[in-house]
Amino acid sequence: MAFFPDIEKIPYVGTASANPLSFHYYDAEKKVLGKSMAEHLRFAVCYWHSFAAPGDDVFGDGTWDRPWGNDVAGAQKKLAAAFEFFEKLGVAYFCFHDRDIAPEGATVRETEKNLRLIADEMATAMARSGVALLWGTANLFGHPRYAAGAATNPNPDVFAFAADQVKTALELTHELEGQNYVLWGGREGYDTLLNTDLRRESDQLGRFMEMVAEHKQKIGFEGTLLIEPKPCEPTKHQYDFDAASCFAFLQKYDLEKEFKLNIECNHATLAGHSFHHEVAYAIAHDLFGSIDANRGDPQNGWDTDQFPTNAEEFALVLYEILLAGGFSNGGLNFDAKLRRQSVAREDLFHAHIGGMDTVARAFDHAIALYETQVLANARAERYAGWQSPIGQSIQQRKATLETLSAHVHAGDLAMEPVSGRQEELENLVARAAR
Ligand code: XLS
Ligand code: NI
Ligand code: NI
Repeated sequence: MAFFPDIEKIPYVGTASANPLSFHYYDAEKKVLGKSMAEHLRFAVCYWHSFAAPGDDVFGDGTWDRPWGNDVAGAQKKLAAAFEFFEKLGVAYFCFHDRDIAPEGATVRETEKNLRLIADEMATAMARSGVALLWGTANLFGHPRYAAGAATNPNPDVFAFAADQVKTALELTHELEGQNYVLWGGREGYDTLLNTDLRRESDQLGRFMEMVAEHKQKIGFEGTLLIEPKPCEPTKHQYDFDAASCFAFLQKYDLEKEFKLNIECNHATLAGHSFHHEVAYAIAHDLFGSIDANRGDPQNGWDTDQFPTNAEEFALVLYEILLAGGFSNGGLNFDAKLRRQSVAREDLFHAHIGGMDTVARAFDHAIALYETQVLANARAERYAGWQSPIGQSIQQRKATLETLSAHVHAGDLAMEPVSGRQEELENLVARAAR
């Protein structure tokens, strides 16, 4: 029995139509810069917000329509509903945590048995529908055993349990031909420094990540390992705070070649950055992997995980990604959820259609910026002075404080301030929106 019986495959109708259950901007097949929009944008639906979480909050119970129990039979119904949704929406990818797709059992053996059963059905559904796995991950934060962290837990048995869970989830992702494997820090952080050994917890996390990279090599998983920066929530301070602190952490443990970043919009804003900043930083440090698209609420200081609606903001992010050559293994996962009052089944379609149309509009804007090269030219012009002999000598590491001092004393300097042209550039960006 269909879970969304009244909804057909969502068509692309263009802007003239008023049909809300259709795409007005996202035309999957449309070719731009040699690829279809679907190939460029690599949309993914996340299992957890859309099919697993009940819609509860700290004040009240779940509100969403989830007519399946938390047992294996329920997991099978959930799987069928999820694939019906992916296919009707027309996305190429999905993402999951181990616990989203199958319930934890009373023993690890039972948990693995549950996962095995669902994995086999999932493989069949994937083969039949052609919907592929963008990334898999393990839930190392939900169960009470992880209240004090997983890899950073003061108890080594919890570390071991988390290691076993990641081993299974990584192998499962490999088996389902996932394109990436994600590690979000979950509860890797602290609530109080009074009893936290920062050095020890950092080393534990470093060793955990090393083990994941070692196991990836061992099983021959060719996808990308990703970590996902987030500054706080659920802990007061998360160790994977932002792209820059992830980079420092990876370098400390010699892991910067093994991991890339999954950048989430609402995590960037919680860290006091823009999404644009985090993506540009990751690209500039060869760390860019994938994105979790969503938005926060400008007045709320937590991870509200709403669907993106601001195309202009998103355009700059997509522009940076385009400049960097586009996604390789990564993609655009909607790590976003409905509001608690959105209880109609079709709300899930409205939310994703809105998100995909917003991204499609943003992409069109990004292409205009990319094709006209207005920003690229402004950047190139701004640094043109570095082509001079003095600029080259610095870049090629030939200059020293002494040679530069001699250059300054020779007196032939050109240091007149030039305009940063910010307002003009902002206008150019605004005008490029089509
Ligand atoms: C939570 C994270 C989570 C990861 C996957 O804030 O965004 O959903 O993407 O564990
Ligand atoms: Ni996320
Ligand atoms: Ni998040």
